[in-house]
Amino acid sequence: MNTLVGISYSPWSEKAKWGLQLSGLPFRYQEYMPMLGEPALRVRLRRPRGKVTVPILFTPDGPIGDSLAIVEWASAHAPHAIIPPELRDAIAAWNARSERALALGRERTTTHVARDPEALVESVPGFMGKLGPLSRAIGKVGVRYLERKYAFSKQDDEARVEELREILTTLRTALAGGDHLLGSTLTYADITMAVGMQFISPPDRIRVGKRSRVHWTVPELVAEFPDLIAWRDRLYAAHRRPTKP
Ligand SMILES: N[C@@H](CCC(=O)N[C@@H](CS)C(=O)NCC(=O)O)C(=O)O
Repeated sequence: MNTLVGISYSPWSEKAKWGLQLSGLPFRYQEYMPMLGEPALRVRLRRPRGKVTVPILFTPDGPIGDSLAIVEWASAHAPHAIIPPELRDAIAAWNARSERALALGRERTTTHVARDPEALVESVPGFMGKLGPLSRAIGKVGVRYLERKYAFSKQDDEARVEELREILTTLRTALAGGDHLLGSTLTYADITMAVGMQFISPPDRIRVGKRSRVHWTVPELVAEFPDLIAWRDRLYAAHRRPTKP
């Protein structure tokens, strides 16, 4: 059985889960514990060195990392081609925009959480978040780990928000009031862009702590792009199965 290893609240894992669900590929889901889970994951991947990220799909063809590659594989092996071969390049271009939006969002959210002790503790997974003052220290280690691993830029918030605004404007123009980016049916282009908004306005179903949710939200963009948030919410309501994963 195919097994997806991911993080429940992470947009990259959400892209893979939603893409797998739509492609109709049967899979089992396993939650990954950031940092602590890395040694075991490296053993499982037989990859002692180099960057490892989740989601990862373990398949009979071997492990596949990166959400787009996972959904492409599923699309080719399952009943519904959510990435039709003729749209592959156009979908990859939308996915690149989504990845950029998520990278900017991760930087912004992480730096905001780092400055808010309560949100910092909330962001520490599992039992590590229940260790009192130690949890805050673990949270700070987690922030530094992310800053280094994903080579955070020195951009300020204003520049990040401006770049996000440009991406959202491109999305708005391409949708032109419709529901789909490529033709008149749902493709992975819609999914990757909808999930790409997670650090701008997380959907209710994504379980982020109450305090952290504030830092996962960009109020000025929420105010400027209500049409896109409504589009994203419609897409979720129509196409994302409410059951876990
Ligand atoms: N381009 C990759 C990005 C994946 C990614 O950034 N994953 C992060 C967020 S879920 C991760 O593995 N975080 C946990 C860690 O770095 O330990 C994808 O689309 O799968």
